[in-house]
Amino acid sequence: MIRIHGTAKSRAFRCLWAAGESGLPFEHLDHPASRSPEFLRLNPSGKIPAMEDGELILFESLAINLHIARKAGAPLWPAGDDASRALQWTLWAATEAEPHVLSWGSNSYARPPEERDAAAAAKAVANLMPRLDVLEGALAGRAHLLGDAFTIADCNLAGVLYATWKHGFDLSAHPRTKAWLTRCLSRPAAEAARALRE
Ligand SMILES: N[C@@H](CCC(=O)N[C@@H](CS)C(=O)NCC(=O)O)C(=O)O
Repeated sequence: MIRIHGTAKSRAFRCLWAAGESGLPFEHLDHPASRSPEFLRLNPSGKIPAMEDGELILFESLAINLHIARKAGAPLWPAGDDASRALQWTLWAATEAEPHVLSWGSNSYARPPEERDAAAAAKAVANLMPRLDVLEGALAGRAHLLGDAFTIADCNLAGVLYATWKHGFDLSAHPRTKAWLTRCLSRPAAEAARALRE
């Protein structure tokens, strides 16, 4: 049984979404990050999410999602070269998109107003724009990142971009991206995970 640790108001959201998409049985342990010895056994960084699956313990939300998808198989885990493309988009989400999404979010809505840095928010927008251009190009003529079918590539990247879609980032220059985010985040498994945090 897959056990996902962490409140849905954290990156555990994306793991709860992937678990829902997988159709595999899973359990959600809704708690904050912790430095307790029990929790540090799961993630020595003391951060959430963490996952247990039998003897396997994993941290890093996107790695957890890749494990869940690989275990579920097709269509969530795509076949052949598309599996490598799913890894590519997952690493792209973590390295090219997430740092700027986090900076934009913390400086535009998440922190108390007096702690926000408008210049940092503007810089994050400037950094995100060329990345969104890349995504917009990748979505030309296709409903999802790898073609017609929703895969873990969509779950991982849309999970990372969720805050932009939810909190009013201007996506008007990227209509395919906006429509794709709406398509992904309106799936029943996404809505179930969103209901735990919104
Ligand atoms: N790269 C990690 C980041 C984990 C992370 O920073 N989690 C946050 C919540 S979203 C956390 O536990 N923060 C509490 C802390 O840093 O003590 C992942 O994707 O799982």
